[in-house]
Amino acid sequence: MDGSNLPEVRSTCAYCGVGCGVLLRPDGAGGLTVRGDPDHPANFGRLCSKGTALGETVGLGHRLLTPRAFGRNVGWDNALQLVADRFRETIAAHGPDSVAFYVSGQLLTEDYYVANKLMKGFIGSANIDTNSRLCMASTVAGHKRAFGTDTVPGTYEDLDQADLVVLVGSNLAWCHPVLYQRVLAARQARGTRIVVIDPRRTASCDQADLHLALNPGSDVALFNGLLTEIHRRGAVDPDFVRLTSGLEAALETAGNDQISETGLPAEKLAAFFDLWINTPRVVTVFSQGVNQSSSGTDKVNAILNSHLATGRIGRPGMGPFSVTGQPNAMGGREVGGLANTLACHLDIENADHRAAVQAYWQAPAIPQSPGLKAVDMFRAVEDGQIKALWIIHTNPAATMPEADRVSRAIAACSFTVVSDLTLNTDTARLADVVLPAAGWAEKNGTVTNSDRTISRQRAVLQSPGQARPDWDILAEVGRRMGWKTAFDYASPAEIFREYAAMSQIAAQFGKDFDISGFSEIDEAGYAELEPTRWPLGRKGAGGRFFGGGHFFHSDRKARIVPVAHRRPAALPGPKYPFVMNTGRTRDQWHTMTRTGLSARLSAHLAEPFVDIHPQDAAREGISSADLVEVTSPTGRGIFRARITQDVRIGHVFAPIHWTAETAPSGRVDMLVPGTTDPISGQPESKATPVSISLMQAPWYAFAVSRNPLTPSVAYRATVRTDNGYRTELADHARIKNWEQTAREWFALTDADAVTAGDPARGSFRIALSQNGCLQAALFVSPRPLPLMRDYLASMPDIPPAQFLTGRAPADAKDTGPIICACFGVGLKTIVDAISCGKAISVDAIGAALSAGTNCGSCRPELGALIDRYSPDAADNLSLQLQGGVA
Ligand SMILES: Nc1nc2c(c(=O)[nH]1)N[C@H]1C(S)=C(S)[C@@H](COP(=O)(O)OP(=O)(O)OC[C@H]3O[C@@H](n4cnc5c(=O)[nH]c(N)nc54)[C@H](O)[C@@H]3O)O[C@H]1N2
Ligand SMILES: Nc1nc2c(c(=O)[nH]1)N[C@H]1C(S)=C(S)[C@@H](COP(=O)(O)OP(=O)(O)OC[C@H]3O[C@@H](n4cnc5c(=O)[nH]c(N)nc54)[C@H](O)[C@@H]3O)O[C@H]1N2
Ligand code: SF4
Ligand SMILES: [Mo]
Repeated sequence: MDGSNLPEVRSTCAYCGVGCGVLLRPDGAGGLTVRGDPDHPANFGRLCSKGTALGETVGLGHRLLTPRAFGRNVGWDNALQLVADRFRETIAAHGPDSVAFYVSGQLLTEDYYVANKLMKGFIGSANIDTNSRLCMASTVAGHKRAFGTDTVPGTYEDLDQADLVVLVGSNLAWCHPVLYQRVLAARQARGTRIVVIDPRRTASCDQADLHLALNPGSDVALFNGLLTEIHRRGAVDPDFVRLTSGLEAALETAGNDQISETGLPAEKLAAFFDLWINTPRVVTVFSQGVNQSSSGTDKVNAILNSHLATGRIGRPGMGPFSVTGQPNAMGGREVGGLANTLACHLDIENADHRAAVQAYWQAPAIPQSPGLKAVDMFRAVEDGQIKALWIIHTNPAATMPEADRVSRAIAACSFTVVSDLTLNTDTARLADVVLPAAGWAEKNGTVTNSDRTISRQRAVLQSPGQARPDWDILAEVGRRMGWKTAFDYASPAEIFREYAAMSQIAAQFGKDFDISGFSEIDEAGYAELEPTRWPLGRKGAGGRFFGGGHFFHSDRKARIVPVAHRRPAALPGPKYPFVMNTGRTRDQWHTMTRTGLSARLSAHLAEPFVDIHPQDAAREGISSADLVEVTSPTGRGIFRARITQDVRIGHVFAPIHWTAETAPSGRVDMLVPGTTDPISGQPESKATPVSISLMQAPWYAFAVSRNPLTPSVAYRATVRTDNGYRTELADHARIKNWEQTAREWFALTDADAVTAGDPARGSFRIALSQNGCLQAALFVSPRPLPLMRDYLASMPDIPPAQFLTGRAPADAKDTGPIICACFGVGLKTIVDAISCGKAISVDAIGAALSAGTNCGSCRPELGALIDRYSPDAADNLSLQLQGGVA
């Protein structure tokens, strides 16, 4: 069927909390075309590289099609009955707190609502926590302490209207690219200044007026310095401060902090204080550099304090702005997905709230106190307190701190259920029961983005096999556990209606979360639901909160909370002299189960890497493209070295995206300890003391293949290419017969082989073909290999002997690693254009090659290329970007 006549359907991007609107057109053959929705208030048509490539990630090759139990395919009836029976039996024998759900900020609001209702109201335990504990928990706690509610005061328009945007622990250019584009547009239109506060130089620094590379974890000291300076310079807003309490105490505590803890030079501090204090329209955007810290909640309050003291909150172009990570991180907070909250911003610790929620649900139970937070939840799994666990839409075996310990706990748990799209995840592989969930393009529901805008996600594709939406699976288990009417939902609209009506209770208690305007919404209304920012219909408020006070503590005042700087819980010492920071890369989403399906997204940074400062590298004898062992008290990993001044001396940075599926030794969370913020329970993911050392291996190899290559060796990293896979390998064990080994690894025992190299000197190359068609090739060397990797990965149709030279023939172009993922433009193509004078600005590169003209995410890298250009700089940079040798 030709899909070109199928209508476009409005939906929301599957990835980050910006919540961009997308227009999806099914191609009638299971695929999709995707473009930005020009009418969506989050993006007005823009998309980043990940959103643009959504259509490349809806393939079915990896999907789980039937429920599985104990390693066998079973029907839904058996699977659901098994889950319901085992949970019921466990609760009967050991009480409701012997079971737990670990869910996700990527669930739809309707999924989340049902999970929360089942656990808190019907099972009667609060042991439901979410990966938002690793993500937003410190912000939730900080907001509640300051405002009496977990509410983001501002809106995206504030970014358009600000004169100063301060990014604290946020790599907005890569992690919220469409918001970053909005900030750049404001810079163009009104000269908005940008300050980045981040120990590391990131792509977000590219356009920044000021980059403060502070000591890790010293944000409280910095913002206490700002508060002190605000007071000293008479910039406190006395009228607004009357709507708050605590300023005096906060000033006193702040005055005792040492600004030197930030490690920042006086002139940079002065420049920051001047800018901040003299620019009323300031938005302070913050993200994981703030939240993921053992002082995360205090960092949040330190930021909020400066905005409260100056009254710069809830007014156009002003305010603290926590940007959410996952597409429904905000919806999950609203619907009460955390172990210490109830739905609709109601509190588990408030007896009246509990009673009202229980009555509304007509529930048999309601927990009297908060449940276990993520890190403690998995410790309770480990020590056998939790005996039945259901993990939905998240991959904790890879992304929880102490990932190996968490994996062992999951494996040892008496009964584990995982709901996922695929069996091929670190977590699903450990489960007793795996349930096939319907994916993003296959299910209906709502999500709330960073500025409280609720948008519809709409199903445009059929679910494959027996896959079912998460809400449906949860509701069915609820019914089978004996609560037939409470979970008798026929559609997500019905769930949304019940939830919206519930928010009336919250309004009665004076809570801000009110979407009761939707309590009567019918199927047609739900089908057509337009993006809507709550609070609904609050006239003149512009959707902002707190511009005129009206906080949600009992006295209606905000709290300016006294907070004192604390260093990270573990500091570098003789055994672990470096601080390891972790975070995201531009084109991958978390554990790559979806973005990893796209060859062009995978071409940006194709290996787990560790960024090391040149001086540290020199001292440790590490060169670019070497493999490096990184060790912490909880584990040891292997990463490709990138030598760069983007990180400071004594610091290293590694991305979070690699798993046992793609690079078993490149999993950063093996190394991260389970230390948490005492208030929020959020782990300290960005400051792990580690040691680093050169990995000395007798051989290194690069492979291209039609099928994935997964030998068990010390180092392996595999990504997709257009024609198959590319893999980097290294090991400590010598291999005697390389040809035989290659044939076994590739499962090509009978293929035709062409070989080259000098095995005696450790160099060996083999191309394996069938029917004249190249199936696989392996390049082995005693040193990291200088090859044209991107050219080879395209598996060009050239004679095997020529292929084995590792170089493109003179007339074929090696485009180099992909810089512009939208148009697939490679590094070398761009550098060629710069070198021949065709392109001397980012816009000129766009005009010549289209690079950077769609989502704009690569524009910082294009700028860097122009700065660094020289004919052989291409190879150096390629090396740094790609970890390999060009
Ligand atoms: N491409 C891409 N985008 C994503 C995601 C993805 O996987 N890939 N995931 C989404 C999700 S769930 C989230 S939560 C967001 C996260 O978005 P961000 O928080 O922007 O991303 P991170 O890379 O985790 O961390 C941000 C920065 O914090 C810095 N940092 C580390 N320690 C400190 C410190 O002590 N103080 C300060 N001020 N900064 C510090 C790091 O160097 C890093 O650059 O991204 C979302 N968007
Ligand atoms: N060291 C370190 N660790 C970190 C972080 C860090 O910065 N540093 N960041 C933390 C943060 S902020 C976050 S948000 C987490 C993210 O970590 P995770 O949530 O664990 O990572 P994802 O890869 O997003 O996992 C989502 C899973 O859901 C599956 N899935 C996709 N669609 C569906 C669906 O519709 N239904 C169901 N049931 N499953 C589906 C995917 O295949 C995948 O296995 O990582 C955290 N871990
Ligand atoms: S910024 Fe990119 S990943 Fe985030 S919602 Fe928009 S298109 Fe999706
Ligand atoms: Mo996140």
